[in-house]
Amino acid sequence: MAKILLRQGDITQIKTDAIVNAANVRLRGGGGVDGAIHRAAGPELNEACQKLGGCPTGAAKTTPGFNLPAKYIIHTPGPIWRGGTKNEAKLLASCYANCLKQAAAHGCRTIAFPAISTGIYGFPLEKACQIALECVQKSELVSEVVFVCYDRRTYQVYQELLHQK
Ligand code: AR6
Repeated sequence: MAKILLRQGDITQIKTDAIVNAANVRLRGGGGVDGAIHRAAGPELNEACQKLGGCPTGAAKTTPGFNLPAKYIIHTPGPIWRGGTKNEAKLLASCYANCLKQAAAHGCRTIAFPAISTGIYGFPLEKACQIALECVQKSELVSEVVFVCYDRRTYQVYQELLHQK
């Protein structure tokens, strides 16, 4: 079972083996956490992303971390929330599962996740955090998972869910 940690702050500063990027399917740097990661990692990240040929929703692809303290960036496009009837929950779960697989395949023991899909993509926060926790709690693929919460509300939702367990 992976150890679960909660942090408030900016994921670009986190020194885990891998950090996860809430990307888009074209892997072209956008806004939100994606924009922050691209700015902090430097222009080489965009070049590396363009060689990957995009990434389907729910899948994950890895690049080096370039100027970041993390060794790797695992890019995963989360689902856009469309009311809950378009397989959004399953797709979000597969983002977490595939990121953990990518981390293990690259020899990473520690990984940090942002709250995928809960910003620009509009996934309801409580539901998204619940899915994230369920996916990582049963995993044996890494030893430590850090949920990096940019805003206070996300931190509180995770905290409440962790205390309920
Ligand atoms: N560190 C950690 N979390 C952050 C940071 C940061 N530096 N900045 C924002 N967040 P979002 P999405 C939080 O919108 O909903 C991009 O344009 C943010 O507060 O970044 O998956 C992509 O290219 C929220 O809790 O990602 C896609 O087009 C969480 O990260 C699209 O946005 C996710 O918010 C993806 O949308």
